[in-house]
Amino acid sequence: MLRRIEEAKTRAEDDLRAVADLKKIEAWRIAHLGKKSAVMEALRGLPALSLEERKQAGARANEVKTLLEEAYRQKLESLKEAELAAAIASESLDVTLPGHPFALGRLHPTTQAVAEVCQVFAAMGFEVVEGPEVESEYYNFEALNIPRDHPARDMWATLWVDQSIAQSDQRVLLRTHTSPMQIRTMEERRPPVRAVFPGKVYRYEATDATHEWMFHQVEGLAIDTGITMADLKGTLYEFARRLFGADRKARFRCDYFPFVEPGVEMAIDCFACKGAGCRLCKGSGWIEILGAGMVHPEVLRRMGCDPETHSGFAFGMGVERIPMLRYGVEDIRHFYSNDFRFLRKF
Ligand code: FA5
Repeated sequence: MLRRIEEAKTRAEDDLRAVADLKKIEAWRIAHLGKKSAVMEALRGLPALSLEERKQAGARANEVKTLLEEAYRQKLESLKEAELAAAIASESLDVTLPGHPFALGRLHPTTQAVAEVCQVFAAMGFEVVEGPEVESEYYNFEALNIPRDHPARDMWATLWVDQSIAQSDQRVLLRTHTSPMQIRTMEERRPPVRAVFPGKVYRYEATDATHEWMFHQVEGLAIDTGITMADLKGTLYEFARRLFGADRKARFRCDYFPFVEPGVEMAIDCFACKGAGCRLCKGSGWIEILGAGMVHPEVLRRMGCDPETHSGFAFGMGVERIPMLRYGVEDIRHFYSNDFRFLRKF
């Protein structure tokens, strides 16, 4: 019996030396320390021995069992340590390597221009107010002195909203300009009022280098007693000086809008040809950026103001034309064609 116990010990120790991973050590434990192992069988065979043999064999079998259990524990620990070290080595992170660059987003050039225009006017004491892009016929046309069938409606090729989804008795449209905000604002405020209204506008229009079907406007309105054309020109010259610099030229010419009297347009000298005349400015040397004028007495009345005591000016500018003039963008359609090579420049 003692010989069998020693043989079992030697075999178990040899096998343990050959074990190289955690899966195999479990098989070793079952084979050499499990119920059917040689040591356990020797222990089970003890009752059949004589008293003297039983004492010796029992003591040795227990000793061997304890030795093998300790050897198993040590091997298990060293295998676990080796596995952890291997995992750490294979997953190691070199913190000195350069990181992956994160592409930073930025504001769209039009968003930047809207913000800049609003800042210039805010610094001159104008508040900034926003309004709806889906508008009623009343605010977009009628309240602005453009009744149905008035020929001036042709100035704004209109995108109408299908009446079946409009949920309104009024005819509904995508606003063709930001001027409806003049009326909406005066319904809620009393003079003196100075406000600018930025936002998107839509026109059913063939596009070209300076015309888009969706673009942005910033409308402006000042109503008080004693406001004159000189206030309008002074405000807009100051705006042009702050945005384009003192060396750029600005020009006013007469224009017609049913909601102002008199009406003007303001243009800045063309960046491409410096005023000589080119394809972009259609040979004129100037690029129109806004329409403006003194608020028409009829519109003042709609606003609840007496034209005898109150007066005011209004203007509406095309925002995309501002970065075009400042950075030499030759086609307005670049702004909304989503070409990152263009958008990243701003
Ligand atoms: C108007 O929209 C008037 N509501 C402006 C106004 C307001 C006049 C207050 C008087 C008092 P107009 O259609 O001209 O006017 O447009 C104003 C500006 O928007 C133009 O000067 C131009 O800079 C810009 N603009 C007009 N059409 C387009 C277009 N299709 N694409 C890009 N910009 C345009």
